[in-house]
Amino acid sequence: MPIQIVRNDITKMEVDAIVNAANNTLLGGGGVDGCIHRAAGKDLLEECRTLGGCETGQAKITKGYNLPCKYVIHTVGPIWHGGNHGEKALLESCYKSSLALAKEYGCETVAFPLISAGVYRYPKAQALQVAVDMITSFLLENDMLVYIVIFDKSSFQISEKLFSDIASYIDDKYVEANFEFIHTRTDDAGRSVLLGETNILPEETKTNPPTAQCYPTAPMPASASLQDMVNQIDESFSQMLLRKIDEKGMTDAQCYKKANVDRKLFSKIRGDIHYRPSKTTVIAFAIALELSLDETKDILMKAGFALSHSNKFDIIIEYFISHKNYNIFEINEALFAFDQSLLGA
Ligand code: AR6
Repeated sequence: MPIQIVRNDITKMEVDAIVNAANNTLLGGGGVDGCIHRAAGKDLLEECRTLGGCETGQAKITKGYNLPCKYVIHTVGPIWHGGNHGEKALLESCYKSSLALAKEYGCETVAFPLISAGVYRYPKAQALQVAVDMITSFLLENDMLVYIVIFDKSSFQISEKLFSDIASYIDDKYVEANFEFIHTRTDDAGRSVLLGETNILPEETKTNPPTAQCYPTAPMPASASLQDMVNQIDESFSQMLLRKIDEKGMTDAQCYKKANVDRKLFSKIRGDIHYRPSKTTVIAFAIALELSLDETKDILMKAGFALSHSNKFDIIIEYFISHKNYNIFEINEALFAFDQSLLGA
């Protein structure tokens, strides 16, 4: 996945380069700058002294010293003065200059903190939007794996309205799913038992909800041999994906980039009609192709998966698809807000 949002301490990231949210002197400070200098050791400061500072919106590169990365790219974000003082353009320029340096030094993996979103007071949601937009447009032309590293959960917040809409959607769907389950539960003697409370369901059942089964589309006559049945094998996930890409008039690259799926992974899927992708990969393609809910269920089934109402992750995906919101980053923000794993993470 070329862009990933992860929650971590950036000094722990094992990547080619991490980006530092520095100040014009490049001589260290608080926040992420302080963490990076502490973890890298005093040689980093020695090298920084030779650089002659850095303009706001520009970037300079040093070695990583004791950090697990090869390089540190130091960029200086704008201080937020209300938004009418060119802050956005300067912040965009931080990402552009840092990515250009990373490319010049042959970096394949880079990790950014949310530049300006701490001491410099740039509103976190807007800072995140600039980061996502700039990295996404860079990745349309370049191959690199870029992480946005979020330190505190509040940096990654969806609006209260969206949060409460999704929360009530989850509540509704959970109720539906659990009622269905209550009705179908049987006791040891095979009798139907009406259960009053969902929390008496076995733990294992809650964590591994039943998923839909896959059947061939047309029923087979009872006399059909195993060979007949195997010969009737349905269109595979890979075949369906390639067909949908054509039907939507997209190129392969448009599709896998929009899905935030790595080119190498896409080549594997293209080259092997029986390729078994992960569930999040299938969903990422469904979002990129803007498939309807039924089509999404269909393509998931091709890969042996289903959307379950006993699973928050699935309900959030269903919420976005049924609201025709196919913005993968907004979906990830919502997944993050509900403590679910992210698409592509
Ligand atoms: N890993 C990842 N993110 C972090 C970490 C960490 N270890 N520590 C903080 N953050 P800030 P700025 C997040 O203040 O706003 C310094 O003094 C933090 O939660 O570090 O660009 C410099 O010398 C926030 O979301 O940078 C400058 O004077 C984001 O990193 C000034 O601060 C950026 O917060 C730069 O301010």
